[in-house]
Amino acid sequence: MDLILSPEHEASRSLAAEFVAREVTPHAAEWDRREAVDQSIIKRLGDLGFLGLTIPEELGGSGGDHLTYCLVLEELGRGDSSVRGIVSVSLGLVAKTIAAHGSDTQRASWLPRLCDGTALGCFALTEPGTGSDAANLETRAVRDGDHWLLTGTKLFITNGTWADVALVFARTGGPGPRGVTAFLVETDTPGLTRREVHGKLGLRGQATAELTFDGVRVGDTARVGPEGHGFKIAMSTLDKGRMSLAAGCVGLAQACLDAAVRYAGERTQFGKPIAGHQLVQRHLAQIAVDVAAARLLVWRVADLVDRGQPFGTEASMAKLFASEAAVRAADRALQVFGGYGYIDEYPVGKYLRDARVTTLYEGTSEIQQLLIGRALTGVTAF
Ligand code: COS
Repeated sequence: MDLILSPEHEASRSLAAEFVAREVTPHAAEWDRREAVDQSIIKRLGDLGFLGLTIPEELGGSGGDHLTYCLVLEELGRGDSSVRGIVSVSLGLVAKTIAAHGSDTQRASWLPRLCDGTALGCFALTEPGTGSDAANLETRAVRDGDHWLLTGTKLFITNGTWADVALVFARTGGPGPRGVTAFLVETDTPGLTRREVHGKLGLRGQATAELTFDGVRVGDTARVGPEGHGFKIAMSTLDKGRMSLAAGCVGLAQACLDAAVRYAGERTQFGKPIAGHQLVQRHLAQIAVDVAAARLLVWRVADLVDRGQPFGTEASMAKLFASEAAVRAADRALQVFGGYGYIDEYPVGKYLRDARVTTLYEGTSEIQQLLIGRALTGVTAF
């Protein structure tokens, strides 16, 4: 793998960086305060091709490899994790799953719209009673002739109130992973109600929702993949999702570094800029090493994916390290800012709040460690 970016990769990174500097960063604090990013950003993300990355052009996507995808997600994460999350979920968890496992009809009807930003997707796996233990989800889909009736509740669903289509995982068979099937449910289907979850610590600009299914009727044509294959579809989707989240964490940690370095050059204490104090430099150096190491772990996963090689364990490593690095980076940046970091005149407080969820969603740090441990030992410890 060449660690110097090609001109094409550099151009994609620059396109994303310029977009973020112009249309995201200036608004991020305001979106955070009012608990909603400007929804017009979705169409902009589509127009720039960011919602169709890695989806083949003949399916309505903008093509590109996974390194390009990670570079763009890093830049979006550098600007605002709430905006990055829109892409991670609609493209990374929904459109890519439709491309990989959907029927020709599902691909034709959803991919062009998801990729150009005229439609948005959400990924409905987590429930009030099952987060890490996803194989024991309780939402049921019961056959009714050539239709299915879905009943249950999904929680903490990113894009939930904005999405046009939900990729829903429901139990169609017995207990455990083999009883789960995936469905594409249009969110205006009767019986589906959505409620926004307010009061989050971070990612406040992002629409996070509870979805309640009360006998929601969908045709068998809404089923994604064979009956009983839903859990495998969810897990393989999350493997790539973890790579995209890790890329976003690299961007967030980079934003912490940029802000801390800038501030250390401006702020004077003891008669000189604090950048001239050794213990401040130590904070900056530690953030910089974390950013570089996390980025390399992300690039390794992207390279494996693009080569068609197994990457699940490497994705868990990247997600584990990058999410924890983002939390550390935000905490250290805040320490450099001192009291000013604790008020929202500067962005680092928001970075810390946004970073904190990354060790929780798309598989907690504990789940990533168990997956890595299982890969190392061959022993399942959960
Ligand atoms: N890709 C494809 N198939 C996979 C897979 C993957 N990454 N991981 C597991 N599977 C398959 C297994 O091969 C197994 O198939 P068989 O029944 O044919 O043998 C099946 O799925 C069950 O796997 P496993 O026994 O590992 O399931 P467990 O219930 O023991 O545990 C964990 C799975 C805990 C790893 C899983 O539930 C998990 O990742 N939980 C976290 C969920 C999560 O990230 N939630 C966040 C939601 S998005 S915010």
